[in-house]
Amino acid sequence: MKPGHYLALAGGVGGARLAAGLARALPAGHLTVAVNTGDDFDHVGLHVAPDIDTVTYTLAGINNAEQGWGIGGESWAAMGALTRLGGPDWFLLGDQDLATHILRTQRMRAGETLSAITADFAARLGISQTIVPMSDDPVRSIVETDEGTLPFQEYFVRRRCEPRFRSIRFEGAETARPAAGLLAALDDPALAGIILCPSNPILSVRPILSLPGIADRLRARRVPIVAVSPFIGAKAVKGPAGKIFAELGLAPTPSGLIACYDGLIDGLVIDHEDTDAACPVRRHVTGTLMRDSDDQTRLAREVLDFTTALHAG
Ligand code: FO1
Repeated sequence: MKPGHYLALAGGVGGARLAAGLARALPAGHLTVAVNTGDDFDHVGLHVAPDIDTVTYTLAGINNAEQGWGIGGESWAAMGALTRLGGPDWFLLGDQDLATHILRTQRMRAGETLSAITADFAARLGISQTIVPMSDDPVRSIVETDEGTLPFQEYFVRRRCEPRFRSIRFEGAETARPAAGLLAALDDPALAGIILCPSNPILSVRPILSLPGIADRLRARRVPIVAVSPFIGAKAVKGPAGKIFAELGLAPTPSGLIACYDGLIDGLVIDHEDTDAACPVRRHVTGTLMRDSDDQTRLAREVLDFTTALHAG
């Protein structure tokens, strides 16, 4: 693997798992994970940043590994008390997870940026890589469905992605500034590769690529941009990517992914089960299912070696 700094773009659970593998496969300080914030929302007066927390908890090794999001061994006493007093019960807030939302909200109200708070929490949790929100300005994913307009978490959690997906917009993205930590990684002379993690391409990666100038800056660096497919056997490993692709008329195939990423990628990592579909870019075929942290690290190493091979041309 070519030494240097790597930039990973990630959202939800799949992205966090590969990001954790990359964090283990790379020396400390050689990885920046830029995370989608379109899922963020205000819930019971707290700023909840699900993808930031999923990436942070997973890199810290404290996440609920089966569920993907939230903290392992969580208790739900506060949730019980919340609902007893008439609070909403559709979005589960664990007792340990609440500490993150409470302190983040307090510090943002005091004027701290999401980047600074995220970096502080990561350091306190012993993470030696950089986790940065895609922007410190608010961006909110709004989903248009056949049942009307839904804020992201209402669509994703409350309605369990059942309404028919028509389109999504990232409110605020047109004026949101990419976070300083994301720009620093993009401007780093030692940047050796950019990895689009196996997150939901529409819900988790596209918000990051929608920030003004980001796609052009990715291209301008002329380092390999490698995407890891979130599909295995043309089905999403987890979450609604397959359903949303179908509802958008996109094929859950290498070509569909490349179209979804506007031709940005130089290489694609796909699973053995997806080799019969045409692939218009260089591809690396392997087992992409990450059942545990060893799988995460193995896949990450293969992605980094593939990126290096693309560098060599
Ligand atoms: N996902 C759910 O399906 N149900 C939940 O109750 C839920 C709570 C939750 C709390 C904190 C957090 O960081 C994530 C949470 N998620 C939950 C996942 C969340 O909806 C994310 O947006 C997904 O991971 C997609 O990115």
